[in-house]
Amino acid sequence: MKDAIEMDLKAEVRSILGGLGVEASVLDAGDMASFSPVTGQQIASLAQDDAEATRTAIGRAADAFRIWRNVPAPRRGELVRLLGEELRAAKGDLGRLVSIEAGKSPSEGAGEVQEMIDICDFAVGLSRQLYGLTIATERPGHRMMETWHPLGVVGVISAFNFPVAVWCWNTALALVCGNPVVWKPSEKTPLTALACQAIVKRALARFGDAPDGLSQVVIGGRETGEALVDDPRVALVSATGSTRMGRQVGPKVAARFGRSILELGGNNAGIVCPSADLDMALRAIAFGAMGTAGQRCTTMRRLFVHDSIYDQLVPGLIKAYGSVSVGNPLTTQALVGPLVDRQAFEGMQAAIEAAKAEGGIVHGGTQVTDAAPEAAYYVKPALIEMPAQAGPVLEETFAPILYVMRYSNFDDVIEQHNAVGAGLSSSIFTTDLRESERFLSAAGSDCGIANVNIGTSGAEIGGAFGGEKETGGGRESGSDAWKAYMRRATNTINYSRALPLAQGVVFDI
Ligand code: UN1
Repeated sequence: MKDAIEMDLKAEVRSILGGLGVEASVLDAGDMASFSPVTGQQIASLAQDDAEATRTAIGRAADAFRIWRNVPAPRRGELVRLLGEELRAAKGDLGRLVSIEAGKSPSEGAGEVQEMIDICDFAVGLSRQLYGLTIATERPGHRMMETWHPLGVVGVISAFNFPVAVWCWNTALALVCGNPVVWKPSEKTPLTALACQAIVKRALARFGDAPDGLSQVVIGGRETGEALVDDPRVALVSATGSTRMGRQVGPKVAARFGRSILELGGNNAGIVCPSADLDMALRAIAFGAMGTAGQRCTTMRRLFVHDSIYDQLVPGLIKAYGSVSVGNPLTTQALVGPLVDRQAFEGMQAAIEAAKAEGGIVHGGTQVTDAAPEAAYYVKPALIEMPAQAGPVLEETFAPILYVMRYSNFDDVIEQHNAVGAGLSSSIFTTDLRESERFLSAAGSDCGIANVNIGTSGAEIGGAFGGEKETGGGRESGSDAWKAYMRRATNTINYSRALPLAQGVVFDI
């Protein structure tokens, strides 16, 4: 029975990728093993791009840049429009591959592809809206304006948990902004990257005259990533992953005066106030904390509940934790799929032990072994009632653990909310205008995302996505995040016959 699942997955991966035009031989070409967290078994073994191969890819991208930057932006948008069309056509296959490789439920796998389609639509519109300002000048007969130009090669480093959407946020914007992309996907999810590359190829073939090397994938681990980070030809490194990874990437890119967009860890919290709609809060918290098996950077990890409603809300939450379905996302309707690997499982168990040592009362968190293959890691999500925000509560553990704490004073809970290293996402549940506005104000949540009466996860692409402090400060996706992918030039034009100097300076010769 177990063997049958494994054989099927291997065969299915080959069939999906083959259908998209990926050569079967690529899947057994090297020694980088790729696993499905659904069964824990190996599904492919890819060849790696070493530093030299990565540099060659960067060289090709740099050549492509010289051509692509001169293509009018709306025409560049046409390529992204075609990419959106190809993604629509491949949504079922790619979503399924995301489920196989990242362990997401079918709905979340499809949702991730939808996020790609959405950002393509956004970027197509953007390709006609890369606006610069016209600025009043202090000199007569002059005009001042700013123009936005393509930046150069964009290196994308992505994580396993959103294996395709984060690449697409970056690539759709980079392409309309006039930049080629070299992508290093997570070692844990290279197959979805090969699928995306095949889908881009289809769009490129229909587009016709795009330069070679506009969109490339380099497969590998640390060496590959470092080659991308260190190369001065890579103008922008957009890296998504742990704060630990960001601490290495950020300074290296800064040392060569490159640009970076860092989207790192989160330790996202919700606050439930006395006036909250508790049914709605419960559902939002359940999705935010347990969805995607707690493996979103936006997952809700801390919850502050007002003393007066704690005993109304928390028992219901504990019940929801006890009854949530955990299981194979490919063969069941389970809401919670597997953890990505053994390391994630061990990290979760260590955090639970550390929470107990701090006085935490643990509900759930145990391994679910019935019907799960030995090498796969399914767990009951953990809700841990904590006496205080201490120990593991201060850190991001990339697993479904929700630490629940009581509060009584609103000012204090805002302090507590902000008293962690990360600053990605946050939410408040209240119907009291004073509380919600305070939470969204300068003296409220210090995160890049602050929500009212919805959870911390599941952001739409139209907003800028990212966070402050140890989350890295970068913004991707919507709003004016595109500006990070372009260079700004301020232009002053003198159409008079005189040469007045700014600030009234006189220099007559
Ligand atoms: C991530 O986990 O890296 O807001 C991205 C969300 C998704 C994106 C998460 N739209 O949960």
